[in-house]
Order: sequence, then C-alpha cells, then structure tokens
Amino acid sequence: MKLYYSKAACSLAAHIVLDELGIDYELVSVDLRGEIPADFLAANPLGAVPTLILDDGQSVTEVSVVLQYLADLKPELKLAPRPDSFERYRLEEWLNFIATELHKGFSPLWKLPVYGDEATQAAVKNHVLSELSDRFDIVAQKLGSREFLMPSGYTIADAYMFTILSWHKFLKVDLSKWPTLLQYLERVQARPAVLKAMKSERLIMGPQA
Ligand SMILES: N[C@@H](CCC(=O)N[C@@H](CS)C(=O)NCC(=O)O)C(=O)O
Repeated sequence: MKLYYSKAACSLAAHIVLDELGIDYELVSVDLRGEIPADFLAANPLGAVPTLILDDGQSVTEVSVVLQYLADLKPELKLAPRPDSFERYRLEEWLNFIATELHKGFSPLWKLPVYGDEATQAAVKNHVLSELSDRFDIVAQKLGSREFLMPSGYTIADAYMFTILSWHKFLKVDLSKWPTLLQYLERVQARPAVLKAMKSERLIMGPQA
C-alpha cells in the first residue's frame, strides 16, 4: 500500500492510522506547491493528499474514506465501529463534522495572501476565527470529560481531529480558551503511533519529543 502525503497536511491522519495498524506501507511525499507527479494526479485528479494506492492499483481518496478503509482492514483494533452498527453513524458524524466544519474551516488561513491586501487578510482571518471558535466550543462541549471523541475510546476520528486541531500551532490560532482541546491534543499525541507518524514527518524530533 502506498500513501501520498504532504508534511503536516490532513494526510497526517492517514499516516497515523497506518502506524496504528502496524502494517507495511510506502510513503511518497508530495510538494503541494511544487510540481505534482503525474501518477499522483492520475490517481486523484484533485491533486490532494491523502491519496492511498492499494496493492491492486486502485486508489482511495478523501480523508474520511481513506481512514474508514484503513480502520476496516483490522476491525479487531476497534479504530471504527462495525459498518453495520448504529455507532458507525456516530463516527461518520464526527468525520463529516471535522471535514466540513474544521478542516475546510481552517483552509482559508493557509492561503491568506490570495485574499489581497493586509486589511482584507485580517478581515478574512477574523471571520474564519469567529466561525472556528463556535466549532471549538461544540467540540469541547461534546468531549466534556471524555478521553476521546467516541465514548468507546480512540478511533480514526481522533486521528483526524488531532491532525486538524494541531494546525493551530502553524496558523497561530490561540486555543488557550479551550483547555479541554489542548489536553485532548496532548492525550492523542501521547499515542505511540501518533508520535511515530509525527517523527516520520519531522514534526517533532528525538525520542521524548
Ligand atoms: N476533499 C479532500 C480534501 C483534502 C485536502 O484538502 N488536502 C489538502 C491538504 S490538507 C491538499 O492536498 N490540497 C491541495 C493543494 O493545496 O493544492 C479530502 O477530504 O481528502
């Protein structure tokens, strides 16, 4: 299996889940600002990571689908509830919320210069932050005193939530108003598979980092 990824991008979620599975895989780094490899574009015309290439040559795209595909390879790890259970819909609610409300909510902050002069960029940033702030409230409230998003324990939704919320460090989004979220990020980051994927992408260094 081969994963096209880009450092610190949403593909980190798939990278983490591959490490949770403990299976062999190949990583191919894509420079999203550089030349896009033709084989990658053929597999995903959107030119977006993550793109997973299976051993039979088929591709799987879209974060939420890639994560579910991976989780279903090893159901015994309970990274997702069984597909025929009601709980699976609860997981999908989280995946969809993260994808559409948080992931794409953060996206304008990665490309602020396209919005024009500094005043316009500041206005866009303010608007994005106020929308994200409402969503952070919802996540913090739903998490409450729970360790992970699903009452059953750690799932692929946590790998995705962790990846997207961690962007606060790169994009200078202050999360201090949401200690629940900061503690949650620390808890997820302590997982060996999360540390392994982060070290592999050089997001943290050293054995204790
Ligand atoms: N709908 C896609 C979106 C994935 C996406 O936005 N990926 C970003 C990185 S986080 C990307 O590759 N963007 C391409 C670009 O910036 O050119 C999915 O859910 O997988």
